[in-house]
Amino acid sequence: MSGTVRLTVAQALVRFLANQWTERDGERQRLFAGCLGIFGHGNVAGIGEALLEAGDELPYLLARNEQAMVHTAAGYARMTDRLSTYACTTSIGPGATNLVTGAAAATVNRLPVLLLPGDVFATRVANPVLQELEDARSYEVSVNDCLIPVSKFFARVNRPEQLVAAALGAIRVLTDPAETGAVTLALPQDVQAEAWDFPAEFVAERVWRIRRPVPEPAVLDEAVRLIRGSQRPLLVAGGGLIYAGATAELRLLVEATGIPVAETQAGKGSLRYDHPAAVGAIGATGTVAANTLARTADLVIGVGTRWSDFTTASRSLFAADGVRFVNLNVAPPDAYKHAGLPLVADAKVGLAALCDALAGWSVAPSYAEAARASAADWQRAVDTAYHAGHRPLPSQPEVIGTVNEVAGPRDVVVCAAGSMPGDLHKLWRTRDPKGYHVEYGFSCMGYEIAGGLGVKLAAPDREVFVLVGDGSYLMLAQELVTAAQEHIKIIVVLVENQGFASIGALSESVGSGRFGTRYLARNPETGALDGPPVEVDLAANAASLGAQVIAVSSIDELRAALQAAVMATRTTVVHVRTDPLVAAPSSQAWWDVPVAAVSSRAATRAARHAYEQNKKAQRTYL
Ligand SMILES: Cc1ncc(C[n+]2csc(CCOP(=O)(O)OP(=O)(O)O)c2C)c(N)n1
Ligand SMILES: [Mg+2]
Repeated sequence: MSGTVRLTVAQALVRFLANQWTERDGERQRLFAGCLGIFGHGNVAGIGEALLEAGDELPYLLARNEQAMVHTAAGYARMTDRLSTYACTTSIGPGATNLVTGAAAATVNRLPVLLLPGDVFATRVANPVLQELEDARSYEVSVNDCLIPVSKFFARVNRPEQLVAAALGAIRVLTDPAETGAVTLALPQDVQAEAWDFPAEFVAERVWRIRRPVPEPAVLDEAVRLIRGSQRPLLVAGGGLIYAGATAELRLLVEATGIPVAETQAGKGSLRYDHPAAVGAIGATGTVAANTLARTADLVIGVGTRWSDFTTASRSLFAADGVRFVNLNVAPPDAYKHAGLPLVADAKVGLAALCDALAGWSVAPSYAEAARASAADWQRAVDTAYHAGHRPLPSQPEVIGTVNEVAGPRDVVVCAAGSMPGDLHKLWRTRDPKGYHVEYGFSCMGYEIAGGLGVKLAAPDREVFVLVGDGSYLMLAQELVTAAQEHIKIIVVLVENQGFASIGALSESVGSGRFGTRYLARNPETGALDGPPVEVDLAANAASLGAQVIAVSSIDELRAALQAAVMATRTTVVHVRTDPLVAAPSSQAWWDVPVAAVSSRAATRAARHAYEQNKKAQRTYL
């Protein structure tokens, strides 16, 4: 192809985005399903005009908050195993800075999202423009620079000629499984509208093959030697395993070898909950079955995990003398963690290679049998928690159990912050690799509804159950309006428990007695936040944002409401109050949250004493 085509920078970029495809294992999809946006003077005449011209080539969705639109894009990307995402266009100034939290969440979770914030004039002829940060030290500084640390690639397109390299660089990072995260192309508002003769080839169709790196033979040999020599191996499945589409290879490997499988938050769903090798969630929010195995494991095989503190119980969980790690991971920084053997490779290819090389070897039958027995014990504890019959208000585990029983095997549960992610990790019975979607890399309050929209956009054939606490709901509920506008149907279970049950319990455990975590009014007599409950009506709030709302006050009513929500054609919010003081069964694992070293309060001093005892179990894994 030769020749040029005269386009504005914004038109060229939009056309370019519409023509990018990803391919993996012979399957092709558009890299960008569309562009989410909120217009202002920083993008309406540039990207806005280009999107208007592009029409269905790059469909435009109007969001309510810039942070939320990044969550929607990330939810979509996770649901499509990172093969597809959305672009997000914003104005300059606050529209751009509102992206920061969403970008951080995407980058921490290794999910591709493309951010297109407007930026101040490159020509500077009219500066300072509305919403420009004036930095007296340098005209180079813009508020968009705060996106640099939360982006895996950042370029400001100050001249039309710069767009080609910037756009290709952006897509390279978005489509690289080891590098991916938020990617930012900052677009000065004058440059967006400038015309240039772009090479026609730039805006032609382009396919990006998602790489599946193979393991180095010598490292693979060493991994096999370590596994064959182990007595008590434990495999920890992380999100990378699911994104690589490696769940079938995992099943083959563990069915042949009997190695038990524990799951991180992002890796939950790698095996069905009732698979004989499944011991469930691991770590601070794990099952007793997985955590007991972890304590005595002599070899830990991490697949696609970044070894967060929740997974390792703040490095206290893997307690056997001389415990070794083998890390199968496409990203070298993760493969090298805990001084592990770095098996740098794609999870699907790597697991298949391990399976071949381990032919004929398996763990002792007594080891596999003990793992199965303790997984069965945990499932009995789940049954008890699901059907506790707590009065007068139901418990949160009962709510989770009811949603699990109403949800079909392919339906998706979405959550992010508060006490529900931990309870879901322990209790949710996952029956499909894409059925569990808890954002726990950034645990970002406000992800739930916005992320749930992205999940539904990616999987319209599945019901999406968004579980959201009252605290998270109050941070970012307004995407319910986007759901109504776009006829996107999700089911939101809004769990009201008078504020921050999770941080309240944490506060209690560090000796601070739930200080400042409950929605209790300022008491004129004490001057403290210990008055009556604040009177708010979250059900009415949800209805006012365009959702159908069903308020329930018992588990039977909840079940009926969820069934009605499944039958409904529009977004339905089911509002339920729960008792914030009923916890899920204990994980018997620790989480490192430092406690005040000196305090006038006896409860804090006692908590500090316990903290110092727990710290002794913390390891360096060298
Ligand atoms: C944006 C953001 N701010 C603060 C926090 C810290 N935080 C974690 S959970 C939580 C409370 C969540 O409350 P709610 O959604 O009601 O859930 P609950 O704890 O009651 O289960 C807070 C403040 C966070 N994770 N994200
Ligand atoms: Mg709450």
